[in-house]
Amino acid sequence: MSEPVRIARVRLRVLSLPLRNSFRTGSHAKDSIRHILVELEDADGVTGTGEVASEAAPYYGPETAETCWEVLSRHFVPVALATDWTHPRDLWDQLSRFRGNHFAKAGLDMAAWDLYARRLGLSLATALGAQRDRVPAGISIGVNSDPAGFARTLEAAAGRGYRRIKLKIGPGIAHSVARQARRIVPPGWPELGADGNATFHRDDLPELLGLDDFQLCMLEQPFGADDLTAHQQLAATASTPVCLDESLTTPRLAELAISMSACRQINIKISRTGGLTPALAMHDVAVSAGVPAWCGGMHEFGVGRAANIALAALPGFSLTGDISAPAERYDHDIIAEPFVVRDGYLAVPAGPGIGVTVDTAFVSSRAEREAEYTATGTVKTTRAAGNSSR
Ligand code: OSB
Ligand code: MG
Repeated sequence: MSEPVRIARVRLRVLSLPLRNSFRTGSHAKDSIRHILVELEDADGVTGTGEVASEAAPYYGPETAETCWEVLSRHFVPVALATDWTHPRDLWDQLSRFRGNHFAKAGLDMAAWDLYARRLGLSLATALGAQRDRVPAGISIGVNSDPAGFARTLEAAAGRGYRRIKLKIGPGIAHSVARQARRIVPPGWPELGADGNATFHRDDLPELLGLDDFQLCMLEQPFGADDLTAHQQLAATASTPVCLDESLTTPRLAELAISMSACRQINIKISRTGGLTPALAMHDVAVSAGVPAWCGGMHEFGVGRAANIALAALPGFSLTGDISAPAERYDHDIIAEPFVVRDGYLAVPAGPGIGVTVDTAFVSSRAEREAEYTATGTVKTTRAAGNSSR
């Protein structure tokens, strides 16, 4: 694309969707998911949509929907409206003057990639350099203190063809969770993995090493985000492959963790890294180091899921990631074309951009707050009547 793009209009909408079942990790529980949709429109009327997939409270990372709204509207949107760019990376470079706030950056960057691919008439996957037409489906399962309910969830996931099931674990419950799961899913297929979500301490090393008995395909981020050393120690002794999530906020940190042998595989998330642009760079780090990667998620609605699937179609994603159909979590998604798991795979959308259509009527009906920004400074903010949440 030679013609530079200039964004003429930006729309932000924040909306919550109730989860079909409450989701508990080693650190917290949630009943609904609140994400921001970022819509960019260029001078030719071409649009792109991205999703800010931060959590409601700063458990996973420091950002929330409120911090993202604030940083987007006050800092990032004005830059987006003032920058001419030919490739999404040019816009990301402008945003990189601002530190951190990766989830907020990711929503904007994803929208820029969608718009960029649509202008070229390419699918997002193709624009990213991907060639696969389907990706293996995997599902992440929350902590469930009711053994019968846990068993039913696992059986259902295996029955729907998921190729990998990820269990949430925490200190003190890791072995009982793995043991219960192994009774239902014997070693083989689907694969079983475990995610500690940074809730373990260095003293818990014996409990983590004991997980080797369960033949898990990976053990994800048991220790704190900054504790590469503890992961290095674990990886040196455990037979279960150690994977990093929360620690890998930038491609350079992935390089460092790999050079320290702190992990044998990496989880790449669009939100955590700050967008498709840095996620692509982290993918390239993994490929050049020969470390297998998989695509992680943040319970995205259909827009974010479509971007995850496009990214996961790249060759470095050689492992099954956390890519499940949004219908697993939500009764009503925000896109018109539902994703379905077929024979353990999800099809990579082939249409222009993210390849899905936002159900704007549904989104508007659910929006708690909407704002519109233009280069001339017009700002329209509306808040759903009778809605007290910010
Ligand atoms: O640690 O991978 C994680 C969801 C929210 C926050 C953190 C994580 C997760 C998941 C779910 O495990 C992955 C998904 O289905 O999107
Ligand atoms: Mg994780």
